[in-house]
Amino acid sequence: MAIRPIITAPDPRLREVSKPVQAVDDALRALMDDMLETMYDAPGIGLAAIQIGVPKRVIVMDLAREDEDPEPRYFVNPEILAPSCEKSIYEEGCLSVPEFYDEVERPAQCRVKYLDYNGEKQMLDADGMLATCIQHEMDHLEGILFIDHLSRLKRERVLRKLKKERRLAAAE
Ligand code: GNR
Ligand code: NI
Repeated sequence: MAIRPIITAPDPRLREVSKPVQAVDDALRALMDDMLETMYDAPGIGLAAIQIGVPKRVIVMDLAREDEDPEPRYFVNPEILAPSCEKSIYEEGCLSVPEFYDEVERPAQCRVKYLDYNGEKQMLDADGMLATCIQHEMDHLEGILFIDHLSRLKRERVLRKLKKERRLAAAE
């Protein structure tokens, strides 16, 4: 297993649409292991493969609290089937948009169809933080960031700040 660098906005790779996985094999499991280790190290509660520069439709997640046993989840080729009309609002953050948090409104519940770590078909009814996190990660697979759900003013302000930080870091 290895911790891989997480790419941050405005890196154009975060705008790529990720490709479906053809087979859940040992190479893909090695990628998922690296993703989970990278996510725990960050630390974060979810990670899409494109955040480490790999444009495949793969997500890892763990919503367990620190005082609970780890509960790693793996989603390969996930599809959202039934987003609810009911909405909920959570304060979101993103490892690819460091140090910025804001409220996003999304469907409160959704059903997800996916392949698990062993390539078995699974179906999950999600609500609460799990539903929000799955939708945040699904967005990454389409090249969408949570700041795209905010006003243009807020989004541009964040991107400008990240660009400036990058320029300063490069000048060091
Ligand atoms: O660590 C993360 N926390 C988080 C909080 C609220 C809603 C979504 C998330 S996902 C984020 C990790 C990340 O960037 N995943 O893509
Ligand atoms: Ni994110």
